[in-house]
Amino acid sequence: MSYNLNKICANFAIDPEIGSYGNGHINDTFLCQSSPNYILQRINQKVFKHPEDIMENIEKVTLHLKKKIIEAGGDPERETLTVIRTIDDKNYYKDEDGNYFRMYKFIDHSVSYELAEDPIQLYLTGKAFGNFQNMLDDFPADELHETIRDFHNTPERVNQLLSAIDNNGAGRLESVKAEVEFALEFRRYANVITKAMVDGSVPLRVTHNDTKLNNVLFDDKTDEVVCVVDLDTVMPGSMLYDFGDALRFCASSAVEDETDLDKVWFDINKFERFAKGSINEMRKKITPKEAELLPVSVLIMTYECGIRFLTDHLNGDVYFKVHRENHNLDRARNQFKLVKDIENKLDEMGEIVKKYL
Ligand code: ADP
Ligand code: GN1
Ligand code: MG
Repeated sequence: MSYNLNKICANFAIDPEIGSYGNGHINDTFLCQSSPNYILQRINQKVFKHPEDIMENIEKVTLHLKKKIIEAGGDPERETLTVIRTIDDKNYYKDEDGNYFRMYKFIDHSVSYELAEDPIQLYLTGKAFGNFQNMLDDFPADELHETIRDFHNTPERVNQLLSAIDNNGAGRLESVKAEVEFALEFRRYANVITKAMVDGSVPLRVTHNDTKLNNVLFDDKTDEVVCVVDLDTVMPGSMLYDFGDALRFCASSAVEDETDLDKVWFDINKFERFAKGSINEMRKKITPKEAELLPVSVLIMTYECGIRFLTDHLNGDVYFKVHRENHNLDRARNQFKLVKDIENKLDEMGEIVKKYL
């Protein structure tokens, strides 16, 4: 699909050079080079049915974060996103075809990574997501729209996989029997977090819900964390979602779509570095049940992501961006390899968590 990007930018009173940017799986992201630079995004409406709600959430959340950043003596223009309004004073632009676009200030001199390699970087990422959540501790959760229903409801994700198996929409079921079998075997873990949320031992908090390493920006000179981006899924959730999802990505030995599975394992040293940073930030608020479930949350979030990739492969790649044949299947196999390895390391992970609590 092509868009009249220059016309869209004109609606934000910007006349830049425009090019694709980043490695996100969901939105179309463009770097707008002018002085200063901006980030333009087309919001993926297959994923986000109500773009207005997302933008309302993001404006409220970033305003709240800016206050906290100023109180802490930080730079509110650099340490969180800044939404640019249109010439009609709206926080999005809707084109003639009904596509929604938004504009952010570009965070200059920043980079994001697809693989965590430096131990300090892991510690800083754990700290950054912990701090992000702390800053939202007093945000009124009932003011947030739920941008994707049941986003981390793992049993519901299993149901979505079961429907995809039934429908076999892309005719691929026969070729993924082994992966389906694995997914069904490990569903025994699916309800562990949701059950603890129902009885209140794991409290509902305002969480990020998409704590991938490439949603953190680092300073390209100092390697300090600059800010956490990709705020589309900030909504009520569990700290276990953010902890588990971050480690699924950060503590892997390889990138998320590595196809040589001999290169894919769960790196306990990476886990320890991240856990230290994260638990240091959140120690005061972690409940006993949350502490108990921190290790298994990594398994559950990795499993959940794996079955989401498998579901999308069965459905014909309608959700995540794919860049090659069987890309979602490769991602699912990669996540399942990690799940197996994490299961073997749960006790060791528990000891590490205890050490830092
Ligand atoms: P998606 O939802 O598709 O993952 P993101 O919002 O995460 O989209 O953006 C994609 C990538 O663009 C991010 O991983 C990050 O590297 C980069 N990015 C996003 N917003 C900014 C920004 N304001 N300044 C600099 N880089 C950004
Ligand atoms: C998507 O948008 P991005 O690339 O940061 C997805 C996450 C998945 C992740 C897997 C809104 O994250 O939930 O864990 O891909 N985001 C959405 O890489 O579905
Ligand atoms: Mg992203």
